Amino acid sequence: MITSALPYANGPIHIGHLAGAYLPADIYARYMRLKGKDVAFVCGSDEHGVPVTLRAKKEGIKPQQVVDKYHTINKKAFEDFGISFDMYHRTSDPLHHETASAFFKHLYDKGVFVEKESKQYYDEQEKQFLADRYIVGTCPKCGNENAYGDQCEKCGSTLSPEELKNPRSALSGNQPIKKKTKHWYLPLDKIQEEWLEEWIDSHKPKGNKQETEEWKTNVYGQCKSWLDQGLQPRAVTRDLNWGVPVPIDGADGKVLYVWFDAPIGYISATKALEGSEFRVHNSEFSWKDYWQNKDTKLLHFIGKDNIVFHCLIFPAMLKAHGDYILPENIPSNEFMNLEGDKISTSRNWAVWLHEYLEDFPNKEDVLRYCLISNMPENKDSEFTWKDFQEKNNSELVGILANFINRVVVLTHKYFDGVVPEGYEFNETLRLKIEQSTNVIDKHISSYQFRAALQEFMNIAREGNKYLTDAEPWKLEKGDPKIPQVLFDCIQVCGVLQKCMEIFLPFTSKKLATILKIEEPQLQNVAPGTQLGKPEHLFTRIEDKDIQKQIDKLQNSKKQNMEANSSIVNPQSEITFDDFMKMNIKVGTIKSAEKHPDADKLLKLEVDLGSETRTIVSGIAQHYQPENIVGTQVSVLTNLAPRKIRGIESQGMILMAENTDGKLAFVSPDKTVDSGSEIR
Ligand code: B3M
Ligand code: ZN
Repeated sequence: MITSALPYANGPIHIGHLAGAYLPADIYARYMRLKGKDVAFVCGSDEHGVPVTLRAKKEGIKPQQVVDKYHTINKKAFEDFGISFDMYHRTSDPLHHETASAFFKHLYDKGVFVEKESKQYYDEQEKQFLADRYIVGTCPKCGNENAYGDQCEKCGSTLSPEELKNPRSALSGNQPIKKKTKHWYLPLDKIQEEWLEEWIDSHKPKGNKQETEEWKTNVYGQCKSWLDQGLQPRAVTRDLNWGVPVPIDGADGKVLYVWFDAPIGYISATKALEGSEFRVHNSEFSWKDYWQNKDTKLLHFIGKDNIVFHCLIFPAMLKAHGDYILPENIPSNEFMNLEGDKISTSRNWAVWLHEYLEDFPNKEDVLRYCLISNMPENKDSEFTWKDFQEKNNSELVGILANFINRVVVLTHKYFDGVVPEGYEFNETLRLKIEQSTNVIDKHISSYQFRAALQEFMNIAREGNKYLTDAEPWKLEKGDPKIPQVLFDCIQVCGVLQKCMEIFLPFTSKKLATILKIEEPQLQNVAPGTQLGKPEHLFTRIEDKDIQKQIDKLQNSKKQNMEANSSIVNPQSEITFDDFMKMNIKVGTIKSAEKHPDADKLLKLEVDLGSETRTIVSGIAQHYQPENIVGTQVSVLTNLAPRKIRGIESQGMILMAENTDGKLAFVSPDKTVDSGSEIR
């Protein structure tokens, strides 16, 4: 049973997601299927949670519209990229609501939860409790000023809103108040003592080299650091209206915490396989064979920011339920960075999968190859477009495609494309290739995909060397060495085709057509086979192709700089000195008129005592000019003057914006002298 972390359906998939949780799982699933294992590989959209509702609010649409959009985009992008899920489900599906509710109810009826009334952060203006990403503040562990109420993305810590320093509402930016509410808690403290700590300890990596099935040191290390601090009871319900409603009395207006319902999404996705074309040859399929059968190996592929949820919280839920197996391994990857910077959705600093597929048609395997060869298996790694071009041109074209093309061209040249008959695979070469496939097996079985891919390329290097050493093109026509060498090289191509099923599925299909290999089979290319026409399986990528991508990223960076320079994060803390840089005074409006060519602007003459200033202000849709003459207003007087639609504005009138978007002047409560300082 193989799962990949359910991506939030609030944005597209990028290369960091692929290198973290999807490509490793896909390689492993493909490989296990080739070995004849009974594999169920599931994923789906994580559609609840605050990330979705925040995106909906930002775009002024409903959460369901957000998830419908990104579920569709992501599902198609994964398919087009060859991620071979048996099921890509979604947590807004009724089957998931049913499964997650039943799971919660089962734990509730068993008395697992602790019911507790507490005071939670509440945004009075938005009339909303502030859970998870609705509240931001400074991470107590690493100082990140934009940590969320449930998790710090920078250091991966799981947090509770109370732990945040300077908490503020992500909705209004206001300081939240505390308000009473009731929630149900998973007693992780008790569970830690009962069995969880012991279970984690049982996965302590033995030596320093990665043995099969051992947990990665960084995974074990993160779990231990949380256990050492002592796990705290964790609320598994929320005061939100988007999610799986809490299925018990007295829980109106509450939903399951997204990190309680999402991992159960793996189970509902497996259930959804019933009735699908999955396992057509095994009509007695039952999802319980994959979740409640102790002979099943359960694996979760994730990124490092999801370790605590998959190694501690979800196993605690599964064990508390009583009918489920626990994960055998959680081979979490670190992060992939892009051109020297962290990948960021909000800063649009990413290579989006659906855009890559549009910009580089029929080059899915080039990106697969690049991401696998650079996979952040034990430490963060880097993607650069230069490296992408280099790997394609010198390895995929220069080694792999070149070898295969030479073999097929020579077979056509000497034998009209027919695989020579009556020859045995050269024993020395066969043993070398067999050795490599055993090394690939060992690497994949211990989740070392970069090393496995390198070993795959060594097979192609071995083939190139064998062909070049033999130099059949220099031999006399009819020399018996020629058919022997080409027969051997064709068998190497057969092994390469098989391995490509795992890493480079699109190229594997092309090569299978050339070698007339109908379906995944273990034997080699049969003598007498009529090979298809030679084809360049990979073609060069030119500078101009990647320059376009580099320019696109530079453009993103420029836009971010501009965006950041104009608005400092309004919630970020400033010093008193920062405030003192602003010179704000009371001004009295002496005259007002509509801006000649901008219907949203008024041109004002404002009396500041010692001087009169011309100020252009975007209030024409809120005030009639004749009604505001004589009004006293607050003016930021030392703002650099700037031309607005042809008129130089010498300052800014401060306005209060109501939640419904209406504007109001910020005026002194009694008449004061024009030019009075505001401090
Ligand atoms: N939706 C992914 C994230 O934290 C989260 C994974 C859920 S897996 C059950 O980015
Ligand atoms: Zn942190």
